[in-house]
Amino acid sequence: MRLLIMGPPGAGKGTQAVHIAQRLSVPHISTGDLFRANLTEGTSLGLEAKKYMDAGEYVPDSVTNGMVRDRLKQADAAQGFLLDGYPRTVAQVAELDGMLAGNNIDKVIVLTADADEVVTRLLHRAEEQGRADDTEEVIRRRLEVYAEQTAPLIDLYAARGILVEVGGMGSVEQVTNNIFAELHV
Ligand code: B4P
Repeated sequence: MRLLIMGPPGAGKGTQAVHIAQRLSVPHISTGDLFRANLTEGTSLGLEAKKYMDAGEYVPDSVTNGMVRDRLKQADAAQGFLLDGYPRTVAQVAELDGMLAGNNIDKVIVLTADADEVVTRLLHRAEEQGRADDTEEVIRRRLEVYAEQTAPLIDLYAARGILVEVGGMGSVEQVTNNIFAELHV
């Protein structure tokens, strides 16, 4: 299966993606995790991405698209994958379509959650993990960027008939169950 998971920051994408990928035996490919891994390794890509991530802005397509293209060429992604956090813009959708060359996405999972709840979750994560982009000011900016640049993808994928919208407000386990009930797998 070729799946995407989307949703505002803090809706639970990364959290749910781990469970979905494990159950379906597909690789979990998170652009946020790839950027953070590059940063930990001190690569030039990681250092470039950090400038944008710390401000709550999207990393430029010139950096992001090539990174995803390289990852999808790896053998483990040949039979399926769960992409988490990509595409995030209409231009990235077109790039991804090109990369897939007709092996289209089967389903796009969109997690929904209230703004107040996501801010609470991310501030809690800040206490536990100290991520530089989990300050209240940056979280609010990330929510704005999501509304401006990523929310339009919901209509785009709905028009393709592959959108699955799932409420992200219960416990992690409840949300996982809701996702599988909607995916019918
Ligand atoms: P991401 O790593 O994708 O960050 P995120 O939006 O915060 O989501 P994440 O998946 O980590 O968190 P989740 O909601 O699961 O991106 C980071 C940055 O990278 C972006 O801002 C951007 O700069 C850059 N970037 C990434 N992809 C890009 C692209 N394609 N183009 C350009 N730039 C890109 O979890 C949040 C918290 O909620 C966790 O602490 C979790 O424990 C908690 N939680 C989850 N579910 C819960 C539940 N049901 N109940 C209570 N808490 C819950």
